[in-house]
Amino acid sequence: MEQKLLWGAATSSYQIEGAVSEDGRTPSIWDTFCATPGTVTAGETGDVACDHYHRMPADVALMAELGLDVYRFSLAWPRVQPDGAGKGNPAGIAFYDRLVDELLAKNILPWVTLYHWDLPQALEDAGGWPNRDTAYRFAEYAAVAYDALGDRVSQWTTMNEPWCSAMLGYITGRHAPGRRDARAGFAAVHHLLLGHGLASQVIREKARANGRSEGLEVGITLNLAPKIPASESPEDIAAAHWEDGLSNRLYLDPLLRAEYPADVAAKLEELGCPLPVQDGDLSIIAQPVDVLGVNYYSSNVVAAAPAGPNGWPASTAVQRDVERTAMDWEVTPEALTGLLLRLEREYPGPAWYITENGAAYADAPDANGFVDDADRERYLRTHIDAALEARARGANLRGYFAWSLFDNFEWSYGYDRRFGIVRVDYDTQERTPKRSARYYADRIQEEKKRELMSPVQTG
Ligand code: IFM
Repeated sequence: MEQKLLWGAATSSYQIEGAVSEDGRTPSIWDTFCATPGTVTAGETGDVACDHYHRMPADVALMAELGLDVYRFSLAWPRVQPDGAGKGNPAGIAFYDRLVDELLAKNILPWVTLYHWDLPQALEDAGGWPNRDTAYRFAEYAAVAYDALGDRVSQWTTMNEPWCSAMLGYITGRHAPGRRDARAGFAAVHHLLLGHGLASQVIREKARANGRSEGLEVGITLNLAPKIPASESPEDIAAAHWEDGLSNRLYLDPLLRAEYPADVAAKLEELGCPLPVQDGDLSIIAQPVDVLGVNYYSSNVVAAAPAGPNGWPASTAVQRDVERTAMDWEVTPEALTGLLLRLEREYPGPAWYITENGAAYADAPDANGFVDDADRERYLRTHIDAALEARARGANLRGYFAWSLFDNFEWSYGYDRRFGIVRVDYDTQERTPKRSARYYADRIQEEKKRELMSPVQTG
């Protein structure tokens, strides 16, 4: 049965909250990383960010003004369970209590992500995600979070973009904790997925025990990027298939088919980076996924290249003559339609939500702080159109979240890249909806009217 679409916006804890030393929060890997010279543009940090921790009620009021149905935010693990072990921290949890209540009071559905990259530093000191034990610590944290918020929150995403945590955090070192160790990185992939499975089990069990299973939606968010072969040559096709394996299949297959892609697993083994799978792990990882969140920004055209050092398969990204965002990412909305249709065809079962989609551009505010971001408006319009096209062609798409509600701390780029539909003046913390926010608010209303007038069942 076709369901009503939900329209929202997303943020994450470290990118907007600030207040990194308040109410018992302990350092995360991002606090440590930012304090390390040369890691983040201009030495910037999330210490203050958008000061959302202190401005939350006004921020929620702004969400209501924009007409959002749902707000996707993440919990800071070191705020909820400092040091990543033991009981919850009442003062830290109180912030999320207030946030959830504020959202519900404004009729906005709270959508919680448990992990958007801010691992407690204490757990990194104990080995981080390459250490199997971190997956079990994550499940305990999920229990603490669910006990605190499960009476009011039904939408639970375990991880945001495990590819980034593993690849950028442990292999390229571009993100916290800044390690460069491929063997550790692929161990992290497996333990992140294991953590997802264990946490999903905990949440479902607790919901069942408390009679709250009805309406519960548990899932994970992946950043998925279509890899398009540059030509029909077997070499380019093989290069694109390998890249698809590393970026997409390595996550989708274990989650939704209870197996790692054989080609990728075998190659990793050969390269000395085995996935440290133990008996029973894959059935834990492949818990039922109610919701698969898709973070979509771009796609890539891939051409074969000579193998890299130590036999690593290599490829070249072929530049297309298309618009690019300030991240230098190609703007390819049509690939989103293809991606959603592929997911429905090859991995049927979950409801798909676009849990992030948006663009950084070099915004130029006028004297009043207003940003006339026709480029971002166009990006949102064409991607929403592309997503709805996939829905019309049979993809079980249930919602869309703009990334991001606010300009915020864009990781190793610091505050230099702005993704917000609402501008944040970091000197005054003033929020000013951009042209794209107005567009998005209007589009939400338009889509709701269309839905009301169409003979679609709601549920
Ligand atoms: O800002 C990030 C977000 O934290 C995760 N997904 C991609 C966004 C843009 O880079």
